[in-house]
Amino acid sequence: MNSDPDALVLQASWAGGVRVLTLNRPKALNSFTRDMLKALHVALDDAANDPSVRGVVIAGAGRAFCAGQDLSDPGVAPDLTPGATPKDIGEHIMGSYQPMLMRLRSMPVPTLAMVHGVAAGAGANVALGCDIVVAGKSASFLQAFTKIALVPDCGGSWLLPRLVGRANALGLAMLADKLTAEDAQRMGLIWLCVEDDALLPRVQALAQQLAAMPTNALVQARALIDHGMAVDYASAVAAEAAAQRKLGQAGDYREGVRAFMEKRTPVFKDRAHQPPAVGDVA
Ligand code: T3D
Repeated sequence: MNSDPDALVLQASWAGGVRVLTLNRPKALNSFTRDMLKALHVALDDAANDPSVRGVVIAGAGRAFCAGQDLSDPGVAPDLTPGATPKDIGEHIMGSYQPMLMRLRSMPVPTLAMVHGVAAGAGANVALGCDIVVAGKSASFLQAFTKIALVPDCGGSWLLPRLVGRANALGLAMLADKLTAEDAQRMGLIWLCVEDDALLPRVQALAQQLAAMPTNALVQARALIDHGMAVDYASAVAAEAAAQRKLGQAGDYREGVRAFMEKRTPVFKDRAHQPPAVGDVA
């Protein structure tokens, strides 16, 4: 575990196999630099490759979750001198954000975002890219991109309409207003908004609940729901059948049914090491 206070991503463990990754540049509201994106990617990889990890929580240090791209990162921020050659932001996104985002969306364990303070730009969409998002009442979500004449990235154009529908997605993306955590929950953008002082214990309890559940089934549910948004009904039913076929041959299914019959709490153990494709839970 990484307890170096200067680390860009702090790592800690909670009981039950939960890995906590804390974005750690509080003076700049944990805004993303290239190095921090790399550190987050490496930390996610470590968690994915550690068989004892059964859930991942992403959090922010200090007073915010994350303010998105660090707009002063010299490698990325625009050179404001007249006539300067513009930097290639697309290259930065594909080189630094995209690999981390693909890792996040294909984690072999459930992911949670614990949001306090503001989650803006890329910070908002990294949070929304987690399976379950829980926010404190004073948290807010901000699609800050159009304020600096950019468009939602980090999967925002994909996530937002799926989470809240086209009308709300366009309202959030175009107006770039701060959305309170309560409104975010009402809109269906996040799973849960809780009192600020309940945020940590609630996330801890949820993460530990998920970590004790059948990991492969949880991750396969994510894959199926994402897949189901893009295919017709018959294809979704067929993909579910393929997933059930494999899950039905696994030890966790037998344990779940046996525990039900014996009226006891199941002890689930299966956990894939590779990100499963739809219907692939080996
Ligand atoms: O490469 C690319 O550009 C492409 C990728 C794009 C992805 C993106 O994420 S684009 C969107 C980038 N993010 C933003 O535009 C948000 C900018 N920040 C804000 O709008 C506000 O800071 C917040 C609404 C997030 C919070 O406001 P507030 O009033 O609570 O705090 P503050 O005073 O504005 O910020 C506190 C400090 O953090 C301040 O530094 P200082 O003055 O104390 O030394 C501020 O400059 C710094 N900070 C906040 N956000 C960023 C930042 N520094 C660098 N980059 C930031 N994004």
